[in-house]
Amino acid sequence: PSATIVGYPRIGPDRELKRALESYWAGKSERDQLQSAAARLRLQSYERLSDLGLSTVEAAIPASFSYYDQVLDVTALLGAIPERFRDFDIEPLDLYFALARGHQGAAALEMTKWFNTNYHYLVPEIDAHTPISLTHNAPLDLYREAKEAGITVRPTLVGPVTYLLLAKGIDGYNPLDRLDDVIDVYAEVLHQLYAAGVPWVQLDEPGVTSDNLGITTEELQNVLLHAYRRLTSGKRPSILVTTPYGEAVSAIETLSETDVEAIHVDLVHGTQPQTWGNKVLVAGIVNGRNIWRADLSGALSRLASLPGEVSVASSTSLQHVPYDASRENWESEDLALWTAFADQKVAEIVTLARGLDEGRDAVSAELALADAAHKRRHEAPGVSVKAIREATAAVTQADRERAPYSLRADAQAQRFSLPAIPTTTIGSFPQTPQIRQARALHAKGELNEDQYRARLEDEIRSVIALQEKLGLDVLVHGEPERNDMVQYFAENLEGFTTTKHGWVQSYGSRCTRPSVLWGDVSRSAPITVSWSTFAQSLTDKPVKGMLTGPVTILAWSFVREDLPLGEVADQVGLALREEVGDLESAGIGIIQVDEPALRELLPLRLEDQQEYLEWSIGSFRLATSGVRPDTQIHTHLCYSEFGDVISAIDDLNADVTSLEAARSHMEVLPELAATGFDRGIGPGVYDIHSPQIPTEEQITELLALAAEAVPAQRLWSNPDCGLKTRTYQEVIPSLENLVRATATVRAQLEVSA
Ligand code: THG
Ligand code: ZN
Repeated sequence: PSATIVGYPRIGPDRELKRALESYWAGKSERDQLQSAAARLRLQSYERLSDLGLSTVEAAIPASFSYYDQVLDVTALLGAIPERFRDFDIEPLDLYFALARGHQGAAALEMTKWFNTNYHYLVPEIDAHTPISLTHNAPLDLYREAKEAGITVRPTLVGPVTYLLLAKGIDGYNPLDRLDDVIDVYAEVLHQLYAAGVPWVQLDEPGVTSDNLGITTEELQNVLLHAYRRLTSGKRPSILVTTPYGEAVSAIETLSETDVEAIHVDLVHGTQPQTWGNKVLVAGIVNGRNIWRADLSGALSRLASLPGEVSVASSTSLQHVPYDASRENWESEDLALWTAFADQKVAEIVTLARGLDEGRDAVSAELALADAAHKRRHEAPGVSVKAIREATAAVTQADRERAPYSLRADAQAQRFSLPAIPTTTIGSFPQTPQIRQARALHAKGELNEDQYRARLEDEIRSVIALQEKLGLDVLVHGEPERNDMVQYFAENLEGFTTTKHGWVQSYGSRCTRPSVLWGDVSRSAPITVSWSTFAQSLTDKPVKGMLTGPVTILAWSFVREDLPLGEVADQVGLALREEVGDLESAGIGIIQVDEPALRELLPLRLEDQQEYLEWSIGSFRLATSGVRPDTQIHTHLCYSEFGDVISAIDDLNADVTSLEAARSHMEVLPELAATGFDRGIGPGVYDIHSPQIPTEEQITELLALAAEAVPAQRLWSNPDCGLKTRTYQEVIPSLENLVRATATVRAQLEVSA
């Protein structure tokens, strides 16, 4: 194939798959309705890709569909089912969903971030006894379905090495010890594909780009050689191995020593290998992670310099970008010109392949258009704002420093006189149907600004009253004015825009619409101050101001690439610093700046991590260091894998940090203490991601465990994460139990003191 992509979105241009899944899960439709909706979506995608110029005969179109997750697909293919699911007598598709969502008391597989993206996969659980044998060759089904429609697709699977690198070994077991069993199944799958006439198969091996997977370069080399020598030894289709998301030079050298036919390289996030043997190089030159129109001219020159047989491709699967930028009603012609979603990227790849085949002149019109778009960018208003550039240039280290913590701690203790182990929540309260309805009516113009505000103020009144009744110590306003914690700030800051149809799958049926950070960022007016002061006016207890931090705003947006990320982060940091200052002046004494995505942007290679941590922590500190010693700064981090950023938690220099810790049984606390961390800490005492209501005993046990690791003066009691995805039916009894459990632990501590 001379033009191809690593993968294509699958949730549907109008989230058709999401709706079909959720309707099936709710028991509102039959399995065959879900299956035919999925089939329709697949064929529509193939036809769209064919229209855009991908060959339907040369296996240029990947069959990258998944009902839920591509890693779960392999778990299902291998039948690698954890013991707790083995006795259910249910259909294969229902077992598949059971693994993803939990079933009759069997907890779902754990979910975690897919490399450095905002996509989440389901973590396989592998030990010596996990059954591993071919269940059903689903990739072959996809091939046959497309073939019937006259399209030769390329079956696509997460590769065996990455699959096992991402798996969790039970009780210290090394999943790679099952490599040969897994390869047996892949070999059988390949053999069946070959027998059915499949010309090409794609095996995705992004695991080779990451240093965090517990394997040395040498071990990885051996594993890759072993796996791909075995996989290429039998009868099989031609094999394309992809290496998206990062640097893969040494893995590509290793793969070139095997008999695979083609190797993909991510030329955007990795570097160009020196050799790839006699393989076809599938050059991932069009960025699958952003939404910016490519520099076609530069890309074509780079492609033309590559020796040997070259195909043109996306750097990663296009599952990380929305479908079609031409459906957006962009707020300026510039934005329409600058942006490329999946479909536009496919067209770029096709153009580049044509340019390679037929010469530059054959695509001169497309190159000229791309050049014009890029030129225009330099001059367009808002892209480079003198005052903002001067402000970031004037930032000094002192702007990122606060008074010593001991001094702050004293001043804050005096100001707030909180009890030992203060109780609080992370910030959001349930987004009720009434709130969603008010927002929808407001968007349609059926509620004017005053009416909308009045509804939200009613909501805040009831949230404050509820928290007082529950007896919480530090209150929140509940964030009814926000849907997404990044989109809300994007809507209220200069330099951003938001999209209408730009949905990207986050996990399963859940999607987000990442904001677009295209220009210099600034704040033209206070954003949250009136909500927070309104809430504070209703109570004598402190109400926390709630902001999203610069790193998370960047991580969950599509960010401009003509400025270093650190400088963009400082622009956002400065805008937030103004907001923090206004909250402080308005009498808000506790301000929380959330950074749930701090871990997510951590570079995959160790050598790049230090620089990242410097600018990311620097921007957080810029946002939060402009306050008085007696103003208390909180932060909140999500996702249990803190190990890699554990020292960063200390460097953030927040007065109080809340962390997800319930599922990992407070394991993070001793780790954190080992870094010298000695400020306030709120380890989540129950898991809000589960619909189950935690009992008072469960919370007491976890909190007592935490109290062993952290002195009571520094310990906080709070749920694991925000409550916006839960219902009041769940939230009220859960928080009642949290308050009671906290009282119990306080009393225990007094007795023992
Ligand atoms: N916002 C953004 N990115 C995120 C999260 C977020 N990434 C990580 C994490 N949180 C992902 N978790 C979720 C949880 C729920 C939903 C999406 C991602 C979700 N989405 C709605 C849906 O798919 O129906 C749509 C939400 C909307 O209407 O805006 O429920 O919090 N940016
Ligand atoms: Zn959280």
